[in-house]
Amino acid sequence: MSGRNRHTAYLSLGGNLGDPAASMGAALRMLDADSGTEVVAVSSLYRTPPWGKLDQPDFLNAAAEVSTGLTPRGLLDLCLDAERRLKRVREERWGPRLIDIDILVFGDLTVHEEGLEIPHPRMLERAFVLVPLAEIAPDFLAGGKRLADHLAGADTAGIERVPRGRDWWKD
Ligand code: PH2
Ligand code: MG
Ligand code: MG
Repeated sequence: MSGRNRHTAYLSLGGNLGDPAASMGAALRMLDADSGTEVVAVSSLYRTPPWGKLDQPDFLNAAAEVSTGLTPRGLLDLCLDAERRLKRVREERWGPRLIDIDILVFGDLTVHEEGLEIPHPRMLERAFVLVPLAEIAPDFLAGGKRLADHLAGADTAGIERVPRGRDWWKD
C-alpha cells in the first residue's frame, strides 16, 4: 500500500511478566504481518524501573515507528488483538503485565475517544516511554520541542539499554 491516507504512528511497548522481549517481538511481527501496516523502525530494548506501582518486577520497554493505512481505531484494534493473541489478560491498573502496546502519536491527528487518547497524554512525563521513543525519533516535535530536548530534562535514573542487536524483534 502507498500514497494517500497513510500515516506514521509511534507505539510504546512494554511488559514485565513471562518473557517480555519475546512477547514484544512477536507483537511487532504481528503488526508487520498486517497487510496495511509496516514496522519502519524499532528502538533498543530498555530495562526500566516500574512506574506507578513500585512493588513489581522491572519492565522491558521499547518504541516502534509504523506506517499504516489503518485509522487510529483500526490500529488500536490491531494492537489489542496482538495483546490478546499473546494471552494478555486485563489486569490491575499499572500492575504487572505480559505485554502492553500503546499508541503514542498518529500522524498529526488528535483523538479523544473512549479508550483512545492521541497523542498519549502522559508520554512526555514517562521516561520509560521517552527514552526509547527519542532513540528512534529524536527530532520529532512534541509541544514545540524536540524529543531529544525533552529527554535531556527527564529523570532517567535506573533505565538501562539492553545490549541486543537492532533486529532483536525479528528473532
Ligand atoms: N507500564 C505501566 C505501569 N508502569 N512502568 C514501566 N517502567 N514501564 C511500563 O511499560 C509501565 C510501567 C502500565 O501501562
Ligand atoms: Mg501502557
Ligand atoms: Mg495499554
